[in-house]
Amino acid sequence: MLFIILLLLDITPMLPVLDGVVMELQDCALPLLRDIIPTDKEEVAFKDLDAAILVGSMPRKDGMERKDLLKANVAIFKSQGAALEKYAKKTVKVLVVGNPANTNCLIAAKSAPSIPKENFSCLTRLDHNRARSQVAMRCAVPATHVRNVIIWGNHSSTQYPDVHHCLVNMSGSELACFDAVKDDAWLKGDFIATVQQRGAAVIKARKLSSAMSAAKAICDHMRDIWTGTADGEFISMGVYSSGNSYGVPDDLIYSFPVQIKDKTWKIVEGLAINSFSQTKMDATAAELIEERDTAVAFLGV
Ligand SMILES: NC(=O)c1ccc[n+]([C@@H]2O[C@H](COP(=O)([O-])OP(=O)(O)OC[C@H]3O[C@@H](n4cnc5c(N)ncnc54)[C@H](O)[C@@H]3O)[C@@H](O)[C@H]2O)c1
Ligand SMILES: *[C@@H]1O[C@H](CO)[C@@H](O)[C@H](O)[C@H]1NC(C)=O
Ligand SMILES: *[C@@H]1O[C@H](CO)[C@@H](O)[C@H](O)[C@H]1NC(C)=O
Ligand SMILES: CC(=O)N[C@H]1CO[C@H](CO)[C@@H](O)[C@@H]1O
Repeated sequence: MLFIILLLLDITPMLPVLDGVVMELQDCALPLLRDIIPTDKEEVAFKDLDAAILVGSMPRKDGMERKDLLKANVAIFKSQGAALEKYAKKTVKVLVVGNPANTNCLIAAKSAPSIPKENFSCLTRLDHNRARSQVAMRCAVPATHVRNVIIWGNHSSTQYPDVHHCLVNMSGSELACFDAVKDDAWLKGDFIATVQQRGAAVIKARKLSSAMSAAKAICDHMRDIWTGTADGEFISMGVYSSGNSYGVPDDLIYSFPVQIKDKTWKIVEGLAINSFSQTKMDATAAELIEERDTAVAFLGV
């Protein structure tokens, strides 16, 4: 029987706020939720975990240098990685959401050497869902009729939302996305820019970052790890690159198309990549390499 006990970690000054979150969760009358434990102690929050969702990171404050922000996040994810190493089950599945999600995920994985790197992933499912939905709206079909969009790379404006392998079910049969949309200029231009900049657009409109859509994407991501992906369908997640797929260098957390079975993901290999795609995939990798090297230098200090 699958059920959920939530351990909620926040910093001490936020504990009264966390009590409000606990009340809201109770009020959802969720069928699988058995218990909720709010805490400000890592040894409580990370004890015997099966799944960890790392959301808390340092937000950018006015006037803060990018380097200082990265340094603060390295400290947080080093500490949480070490806590996973010390207290969690070795089979724990770790999903990093807090930005910069890819690099934070890499730092957490490096700080938990006895947990397999494959058990760490970062969230690009929100970008994946955004891409899927943009195509669906354009074709006037439900989002469930669009499959196999891909998000490559960093969860940032250099990510590459790729529809070259995407299929759209329109009027009873599945078409290649380019044939369904019939507007290559849009797919190679505004579509990509809209998905890349969607996070900023939501913040501009709401004055707050994506909350509901991010929560939905987190649920999609964890559910797929637990129950697997549907036959013939792939999803996007940031996973550890061992240097063997699509020319992406090793030792990066990079978003790839994956399929999941028996709680194990595999990168979908052998997809044809044209030069338009390859250039964009390389650019987002270059960004991640630079960020990794700066972050890893902070790990030692
Ligand atoms: N990858 C994605 O698709 C995606 C989507 C949405 C948000 N995000 C990122 O997720 C993060 C959280 O977003 P949010 O809107 O929920 O922010 P938020 O500020 O509402 O929540 C963050 C929480 O983390 C807590 N926190 C800070 N440092 C902590 C620490 N060391 N230990 C434990 N808790 C700590 C804060 O007190 C706060 O309650 C941000 O970095 C955001 O950019 C990523
Ligand atoms: C990678 O993406 C994250 C999340 O948006 C962002 O904070 C970070 O700056 C990006 N990395 C680089 C080197 O631009
Ligand atoms: C496409 O959608 C129709 C319903 O509109 C459904 O009957 C059919 O099975 C779908 N085809 C595929 C390949 O998913
Ligand atoms: C998602 C994933 O790759 N999970 C792996 C985590 O590590 C265990 C071994 O400890 C593997 O069995 C899982 O497949």
